[in-house]
Amino acid sequence: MVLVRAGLVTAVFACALAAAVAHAALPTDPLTQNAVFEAVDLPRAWDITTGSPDVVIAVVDSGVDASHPDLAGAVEEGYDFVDGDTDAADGNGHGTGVAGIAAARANNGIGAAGVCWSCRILPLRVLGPEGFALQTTMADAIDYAVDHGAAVVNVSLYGENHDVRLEDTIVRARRAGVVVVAAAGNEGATTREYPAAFPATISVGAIAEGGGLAGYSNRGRWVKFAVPSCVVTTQIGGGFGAGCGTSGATPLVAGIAALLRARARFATVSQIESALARTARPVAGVRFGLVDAYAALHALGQPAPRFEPTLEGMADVGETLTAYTGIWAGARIKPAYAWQRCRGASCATVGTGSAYRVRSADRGTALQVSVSAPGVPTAVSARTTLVPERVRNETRPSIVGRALVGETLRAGRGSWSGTALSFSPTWIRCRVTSCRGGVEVALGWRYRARPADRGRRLRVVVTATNRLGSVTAVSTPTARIR
Ligand SMILES: [Ca+2]
Ligand SMILES: [Ca+2]
Repeated sequence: MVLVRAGLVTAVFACALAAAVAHAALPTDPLTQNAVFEAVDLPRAWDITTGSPDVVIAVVDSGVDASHPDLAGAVEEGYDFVDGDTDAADGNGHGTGVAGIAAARANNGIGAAGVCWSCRILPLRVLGPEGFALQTTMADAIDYAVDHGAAVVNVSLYGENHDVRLEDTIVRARRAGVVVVAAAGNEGATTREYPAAFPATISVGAIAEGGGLAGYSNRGRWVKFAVPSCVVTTQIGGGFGAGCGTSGATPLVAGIAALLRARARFATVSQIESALARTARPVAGVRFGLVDAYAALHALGQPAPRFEPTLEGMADVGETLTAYTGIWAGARIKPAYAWQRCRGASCATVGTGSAYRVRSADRGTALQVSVSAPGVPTAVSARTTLVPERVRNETRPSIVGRALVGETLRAGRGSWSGTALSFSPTWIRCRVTSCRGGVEVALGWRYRARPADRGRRLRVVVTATNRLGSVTAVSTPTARIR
């Protein structure tokens, strides 16, 4: 059983209203922390966008208190992976705090403002009553978020176990245009924590009040970004408190990613991450630095749709391959898929739809998918490896060289069909009258005839093997060795 920790430290909030700079979009909510927001250049970003109800931020956490007045109308029906029901209410407080930082309503005269205050929240409960979550459950929740149209997934949870399935899930999310943002953790260490440390994740550390990485924040090149923590946010029961720790920093970045998504529907996750990275201000201890929401919005711009097709699955008969376009489902582009079977340079379309079941007719070929949509340039994925094909011998092995003691004979392996073949050649010394029941004298592609071979014939036996089996073929014998 693999567990992860929650890292939100809730503290009693002492109201500290920063001197507000005049800004058209600055929220008027009484507990808004302009200093934190200004550190990541949000007020200027809000002049461009405050998000969109189409942009849903999945909060993979302890659930969310949907009845909180500052989250009113923002919370979708989610799913509770702990109890297996559709009531993802929060009995812990961690998820509600995270949700408020990402998307608490602004300009409603209540409490604080979230980063993407026009966005919506999809609560996915994975954190049990003891404050731990299973990584497999987190993977289920992220898959659910992708399948239900989320634009961003916030995971303010971390654990040291490198779970392969969780990583696959995050890679899949990214291929589907969904940004996964995760907390680096609060151990003050360089030890990698997951899912933050997966390369496909946008990992977030926390900056201390005076600037610079917070002492408790995990660090290292695996931590991509850092932002201030201790943002005023929603608490269960309707109150407000400070959401500190890397758990509090993470939804600040998730909210910014949601603003970028709202502004640039067609951007791939790589384009979004690159815009954040290129505009970040360096912070010692993390890879890219402090996020600048406004500069990132500018750097990203509004890219036109461009497919980045990728395939998932094993290229093997009976297996299913799934295609991803790289574009978020909420962009509402309806791609057409053409599955192609390729032999050398020539490809033929053999299927449509986003998934393809590999058939026996695909053996020995590579598969690829071509994705097209009106107004979007058609793009083709990389090819799969060759679909395994059984071994077959086309021409038998041969022996080159003079049949003389002391001469080196070379074996030719003959020609074979079949995929991923490995060969093992064996030299056989035949009896005087027949090669039947000969003696194995050596392995390898070359053999130096010995005095003991004199008067005998040699032949080479080649066995070709792949996953589907092995086949043996035998050369004609040499002349008698002199
Ligand atoms: Ca429940
Ligand atoms: Ca508010």
